[in-house]
Amino acid sequence: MIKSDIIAQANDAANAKLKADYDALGEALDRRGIDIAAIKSKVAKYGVAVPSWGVGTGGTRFARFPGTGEPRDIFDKLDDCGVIHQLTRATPSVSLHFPWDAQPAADLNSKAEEVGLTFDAMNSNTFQDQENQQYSYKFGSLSHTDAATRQQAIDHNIACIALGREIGSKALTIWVGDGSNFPGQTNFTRQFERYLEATRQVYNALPEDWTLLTEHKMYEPAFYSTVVQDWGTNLLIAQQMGDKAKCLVDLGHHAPNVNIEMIVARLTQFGKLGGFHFNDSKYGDDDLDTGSIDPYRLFLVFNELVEAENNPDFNPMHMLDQSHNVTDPIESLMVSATEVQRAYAQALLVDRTVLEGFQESNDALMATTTLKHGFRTDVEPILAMARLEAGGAIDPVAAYRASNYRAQVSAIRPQVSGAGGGIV
Ligand SMILES: [Mn+2]
Repeated sequence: MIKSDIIAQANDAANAKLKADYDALGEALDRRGIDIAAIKSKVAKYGVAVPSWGVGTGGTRFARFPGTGEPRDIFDKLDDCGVIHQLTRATPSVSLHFPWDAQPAADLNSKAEEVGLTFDAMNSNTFQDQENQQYSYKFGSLSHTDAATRQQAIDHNIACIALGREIGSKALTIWVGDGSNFPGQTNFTRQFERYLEATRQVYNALPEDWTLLTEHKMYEPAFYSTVVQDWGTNLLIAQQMGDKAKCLVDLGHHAPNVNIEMIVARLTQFGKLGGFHFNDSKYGDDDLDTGSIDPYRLFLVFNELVEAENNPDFNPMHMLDQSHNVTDPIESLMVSATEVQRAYAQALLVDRTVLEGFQESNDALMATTTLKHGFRTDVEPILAMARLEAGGAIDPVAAYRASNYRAQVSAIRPQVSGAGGGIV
């Protein structure tokens, strides 16, 4: 963790300017009938989970260029996640991936307590073969033609639930790479029937207060067809399973230009929106940093989420899911968590009564202008003040760089090989 005097020193240098900016924004919002303190209080409570795999340097199918001081295991990863939350106060939980992060529950719990974090959704992994694994997932897992392979995938998911219960998790996220690479390779219907039957067995093993999140993805690693390829199939799965099953929307897992905010609205309307994986993309599933390419789309997604906020049953999970190829992952995750909070704060500023009036009277221009007014507002002083009051950093990246954390952990974490590709 970072020494508190380093954070205090960085904050002291920025405090006067922040107070002036916050007061000025407070006055401007007051003229719009908005209480800045109420927005700040909502932002302060808004957390997004960090994926354990996100703190390692990612890569592509072609290569990976590791940074220095990369985490060696889940305990190093939790240290890095602890720093992200310490500075941003926006990432109180970590989502684990199994078996990558498999360790005794007692050790995971004590490390999480040490760094001030809790555990979010469990993520199973049946998209690659593990050492000593009896059956290969080369041709699928939960939808494999071979019953013993399907059973192995079912057992792995149930083992994830068992470990998750011991570390306070309340959800299992399933994403499978199952699909096909050639037309005719599989029978779409029979493959999906096998998937549903296998997933049903995982669903039946869920504790009462757990949620099963299924994640759709249009393509990759299967490039011709994917078993859970879009939100329609994902919704069918959630409907077939039951009340504890909901859909997870990964922003990158759609065709370019798809109206994701409308998918969010549809799933919300029918009580099936379970959670998000935030990232950004330009061409495909690029796994770029949240808000780095199209912050307006992120805002429009949050516009739908704020719209649904008054429903007491509406409580989707939020996680970052991105790959950091050229940046320090800690810095990217801190900025991305802030971008999530920014989109949320901007969406909170939209005057929904006025917007509804323009919608009802078919005033398209004023309706879209009303929406955009929220997006155009610079809410940074609200985010920074929320961080400061929670003990975080006004400028998380500046405080992180001042701390020399990466250089310090590099001294105890040996450099890893850059050989081999693959997103990590
Ligand atoms: Mn994802």
